[in-house]
Amino acid sequence: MKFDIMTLFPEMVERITGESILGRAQENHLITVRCHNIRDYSENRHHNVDDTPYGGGMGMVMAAPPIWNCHQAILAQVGADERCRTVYLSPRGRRFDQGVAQEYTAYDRLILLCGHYEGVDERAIRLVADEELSVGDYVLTGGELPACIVVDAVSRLLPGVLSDPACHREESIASGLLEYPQYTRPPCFMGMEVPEVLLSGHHAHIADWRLQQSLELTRNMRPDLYEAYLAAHPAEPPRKKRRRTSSEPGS
Ligand code: 4GX
Repeated sequence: MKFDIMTLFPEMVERITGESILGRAQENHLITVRCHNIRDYSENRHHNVDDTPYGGGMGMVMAAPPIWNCHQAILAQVGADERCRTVYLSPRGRRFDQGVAQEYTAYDRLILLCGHYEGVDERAIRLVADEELSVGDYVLTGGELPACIVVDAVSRLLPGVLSDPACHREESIASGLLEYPQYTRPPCFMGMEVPEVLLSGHHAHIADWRLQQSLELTRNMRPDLYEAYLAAHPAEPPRKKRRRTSSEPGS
């Protein structure tokens, strides 16, 4: 999958997406992150990309022509067979979540437009964006961090980016539940013991304990997710207790 990032700060996006798992995914040609400096598409002789807002008011607005030119240049490189979507990162957009990340994995190309200053000329948004997307109800200084969030959340769903494909199913939000608590050595730290069941080696008990912890954590920390989970997983009939054979203790 290829990500085209339209930005005034390409180094910022390149630094973040060049590290760790996304960096390795790029080396392995599983994803491509290509930054396009909107300033390079300014036809202005001072390479200006912003201007004062019509009607007055504070700050500057990103002008439409460089954004349009930049987008046209990217589209010229998109194959006719490629599924492509352009997204403008903005607090007024549809809220990004795991479901949207999953949805975006269906595209071959994702073009992400990062705004700065007091925003982008509305005509540029109308002309280039298929959708506006928000990463949360707070105001950032620009769309670069949101774009990186989208690249990250989408990329880790692509085959081969994470080492174990099963990790998607098992964990957290993807299952509708929060992740159970994890522990590693030492077995006792600052007087706090690792739960005994995890040291037992009894895999069925461990799986039961983890599910119970996930359910409890989700109910306490994210009642909204818990309600959604219950609605999607109608109560299973209580499992029948296995009959113990006469050779086992307690029979
Ligand atoms: N989820 N920002 C967009 C520019 C801007 C300013 C004013 C419209 C009006 C954000 C978010 C976000 C900061 C990106 C402001 N656009 N993007 N930028 N939250 O806060 O996506």
